[in-house]
Amino acid sequence: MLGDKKIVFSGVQPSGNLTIGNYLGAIKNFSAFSDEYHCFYCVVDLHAITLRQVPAELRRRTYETLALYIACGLDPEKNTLFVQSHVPAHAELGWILDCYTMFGELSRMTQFKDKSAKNASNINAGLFTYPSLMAADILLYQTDLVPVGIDQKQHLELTRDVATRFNGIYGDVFTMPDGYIPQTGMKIMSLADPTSKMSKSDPNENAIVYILDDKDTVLRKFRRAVTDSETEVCRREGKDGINNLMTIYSCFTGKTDEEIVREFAGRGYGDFKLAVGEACADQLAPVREEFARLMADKAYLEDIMKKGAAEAASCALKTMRKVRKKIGFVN
Ligand code: ATP
Ligand code: LTN
Repeated sequence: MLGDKKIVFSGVQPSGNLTIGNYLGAIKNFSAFSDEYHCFYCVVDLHAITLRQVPAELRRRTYETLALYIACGLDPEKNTLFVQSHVPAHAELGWILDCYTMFGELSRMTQFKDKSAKNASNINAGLFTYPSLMAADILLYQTDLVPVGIDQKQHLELTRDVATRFNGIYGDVFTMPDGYIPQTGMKIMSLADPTSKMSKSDPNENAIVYILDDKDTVLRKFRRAVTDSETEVCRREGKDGINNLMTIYSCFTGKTDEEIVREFAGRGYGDFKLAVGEACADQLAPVREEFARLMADKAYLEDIMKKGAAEAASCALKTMRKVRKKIGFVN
């Protein structure tokens, strides 16, 4: 705990343009914790290099991800916003935890299996040990709560296993973190293939709605969303496309499934898709405007990065002192 507040930590990779999956599954929920918890929200650039990145793009996206955090409502005065590589303790604890994470555990990670299947020419050691670095991110800050989409559940369980193993050997070093996975929006699906996750690394642009897409683009993408050959807007097994659109609409409007079914009774999918597109575009319009304003002020973003890194480093240092001592490193 920092002061008397519990700790929240989460991270987003600057590895592509952020999607409404990232927004609804993670970032939109972050600001709800700002008053009650001390929150650390990190741009995890060390994670991003597990896949090959173009240096200039990685740099630009690091600024953009930070700007999006703020544009999505995270006040830099109330949250610690920072870039992972600015706090070397992440890499240091990541290495240490590699030595307490088993080969078999890492081999079972579905994200590793998926990403190595998609990137057969670059199955590097970092891609494999990625979850130990994620465990380090979380455990460094004695985190209580980690808001993420459901795809990260397995990594969180591994984090808890590694913390339990380490604490079992050395006494209580790390706080045991819990995940916070939203009930609605935990897994937004692709608009082109609603049986797979909407992923910012999907090469099919029509599958993804980006947070920064303009209104016309948002409306066009929803208009083209894959549905089914029926006409009834309702949630049912086998209606993956409509189920996904109902989830998205519910996240943006707060409406329940029953309310949505009533609203679109007797109307076709065309009307429904238009309404989903409008709700999405309207809610994201202020985010887009604030993002543009922030990106025009790099000096401001750099100030935030610097202040955030200093705050994070001072908290991380406390954990690192304890870890080094327990392991037996000479001071
Ligand atoms: P990729 O899809 O390229 O693997 P990613 O978007 O999953 O990348 P991150 O940028 O690190 O990877 O994800 C940031 C947060 O967004 C995580 O908490 C993750 O669970 C969440 N998230 C990502 N995609 C979705 C989605 N489709 N639905 C809900 N949450 C998501
Ligand atoms: N692994 C996550 C990103 C991530 C993260 C974290 C999330 C890295 N470190 C710490 C929460 C807490 C992903 O791929 N979506």
